[in-house]
Amino acid sequence: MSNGIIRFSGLRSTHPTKEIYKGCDVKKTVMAGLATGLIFLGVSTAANANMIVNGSFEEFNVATGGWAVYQTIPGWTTISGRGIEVQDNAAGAAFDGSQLVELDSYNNSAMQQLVTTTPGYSYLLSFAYSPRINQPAHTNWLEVLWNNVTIGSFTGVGAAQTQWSIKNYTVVGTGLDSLVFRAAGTNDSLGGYLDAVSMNPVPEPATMLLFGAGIAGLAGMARRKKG
Ligand SMILES: [Ca+2]
Ligand SMILES: [Ca+2]
Repeated sequence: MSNGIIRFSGLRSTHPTKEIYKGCDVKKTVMAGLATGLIFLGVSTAANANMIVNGSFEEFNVATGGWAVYQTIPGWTTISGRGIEVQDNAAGAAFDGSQLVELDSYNNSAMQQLVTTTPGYSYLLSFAYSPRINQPAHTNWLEVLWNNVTIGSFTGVGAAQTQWSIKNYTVVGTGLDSLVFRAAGTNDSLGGYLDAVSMNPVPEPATMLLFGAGIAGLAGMARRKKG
């Protein structure tokens, strides 16, 4: 219900709709409001597109059952160690798609992606982690860093299959930000897995306040029309 009201409000600001209000053609108004709402939904969906390039590591393509180590892959660059290992069902299944990244490639390595943000805005950073199958916890450590500060560190005992868990962090943008993942366990070419990295804006409290004001304003308008 509240969504319909927001759409209604948006319609009024972008179209000369006084005629509609005067005529009190409720059906026409609701239909127009719904149409506008669909446009708004489209915009909203676009705004929620993942800000991370190649967050699922499906590029470059690695043959099924194989693995390869790269200095760079689309979106990501090696900043320490010997490179980024991309696997396609080589030792366990991916969380999303068919490929995953392991950062203890030939040795403990770190990779970085620079993300363009709005200064002061909050973002939800999310990704999937799994211990490497059949490996002990001491070798599976993975760390995540935001602007060179470690914000997460985790490991686990590898089972016969990958065991993915989703990690969520709220980060604040400064304009151009450094997102780094690095292997941090025993340096032995076997380490934790990473997949499905995504980042999206967190709705601002100010935006929610505006929505609330719009709803209150429309409620007042409806009362006036009745009277
Ligand atoms: Ca993937
Ligand atoms: Ca390791």
